[in-house]
Amino acid sequence: MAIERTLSIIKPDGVEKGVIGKVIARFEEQGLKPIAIRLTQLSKADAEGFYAVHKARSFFADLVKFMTSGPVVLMVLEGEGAVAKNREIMGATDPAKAAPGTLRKDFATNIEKNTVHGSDSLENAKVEVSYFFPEVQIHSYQWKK
Ligand code: IDP
Ligand code: MG
Repeated sequence: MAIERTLSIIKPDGVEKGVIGKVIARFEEQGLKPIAIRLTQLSKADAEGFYAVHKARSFFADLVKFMTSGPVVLMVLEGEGAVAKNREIMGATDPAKAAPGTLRKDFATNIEKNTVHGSDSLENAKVEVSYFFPEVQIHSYQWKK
């Protein structure tokens, strides 16, 4: 499988619950390397632009409000099949439907406050990574372990 990059976000509920380290540990333990990390607070324009595909959905305004309600951690993850692997580690959107051992099963509050975002395709991953990270802020490296 090819080495891919994907965008991960630890959402405001994850930061508030104090699980930044636990989330990143799951990624590292399962073969995904953080190659860019930034803690920030999204503006309304940032969140609206990022979730533009959902702007017709009933939950859009609430989602933007939630995503701007506190700090988030933006990350680029790199690894074999990183896009699908990240989605697997995250679990289903609704934590009630998420598989045991997934981030959303273990940490999410509900279908909105679901702790993590992950790009859903390689094509979207490229768009989402470049939405937040210029190439000069991304640094690949090899593990020696
Ligand atoms: P995903 O994050 O698993 O890819 P999407 O369908 O892309 O799920 O939805 C984006 C985000 O919008 C979700 O992660 C969640 O925070 C929020 N969301 C999705 N569906 C609902 C809903 O039915 N009610 C409230 N919020 C939702
Ligand atoms: Mg999505």
